[in-house]
Amino acid sequence: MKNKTYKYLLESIKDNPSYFCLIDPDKVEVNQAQELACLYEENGADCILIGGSMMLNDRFCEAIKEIKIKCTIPVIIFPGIFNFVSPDADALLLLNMVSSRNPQVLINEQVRSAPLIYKAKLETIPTAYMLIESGCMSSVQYMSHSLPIPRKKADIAIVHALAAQYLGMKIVYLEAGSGAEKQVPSEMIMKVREHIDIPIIVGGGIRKPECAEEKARAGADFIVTGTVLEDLKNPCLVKEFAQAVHNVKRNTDDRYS
Ligand code: 1GP
Repeated sequence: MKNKTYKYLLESIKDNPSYFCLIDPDKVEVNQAQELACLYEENGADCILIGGSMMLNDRFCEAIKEIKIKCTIPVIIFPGIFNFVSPDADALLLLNMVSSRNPQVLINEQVRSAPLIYKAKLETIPTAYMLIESGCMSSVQYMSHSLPIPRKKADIAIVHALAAQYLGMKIVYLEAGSGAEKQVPSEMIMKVREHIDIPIIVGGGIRKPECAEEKARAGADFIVTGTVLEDLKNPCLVKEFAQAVHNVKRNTDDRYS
């Protein structure tokens, strides 16, 4: 069914925000990726994101295949570069780094991905990816040669998010960068939320359930954690994150069609 995963995501945020766990196949073996995904699902994650800034090995497609054997929640690709494509995933966040002025991440990567996506018959979710200043240089900032939006300049974030919405993008991703020192400011999330009618993903540097809850209360529809869960021996933490995010009640006017 067309847009099946996107519809699932919208459905998942009808009453409360949703919780995504990110797996970077560069950091774990295939069997560990599967083990992690099962643990995330069992403890309340709504979706698995899979990807990272680079692709240092050939585990990516195999990891997705193995995760899909055991998990029922959607597995969505979070691409670092154009060749993060697999027919086994449920969808791909087709990132357009709207905060950048580098044509490589504005159009070139997407053009290079297009024939791979076509061949894989993969659902794409056009995503406005906005890099937010977070205390130190992130991998994504370095790799994309892009300036982040200054953390105190919510007005700049607002106009980028509005432009993305007017261009027809389906989601805005406010990204502080993996392992960020400082997360996306709640005030910025709140202000962007007030101006746009499409869902917002927030990630980067979220290490505590209380922080996830704060970002969800500020208006994030989807909270992403990656680095903090890389120690797979802590299922309780996953549960705490999921509960913290799911406990936030949404206004009925926040629903998207
Ligand atoms: C990175 O937003 C994600 O792209 C998650 O960041 O690894 O810091 O949780 P962390």
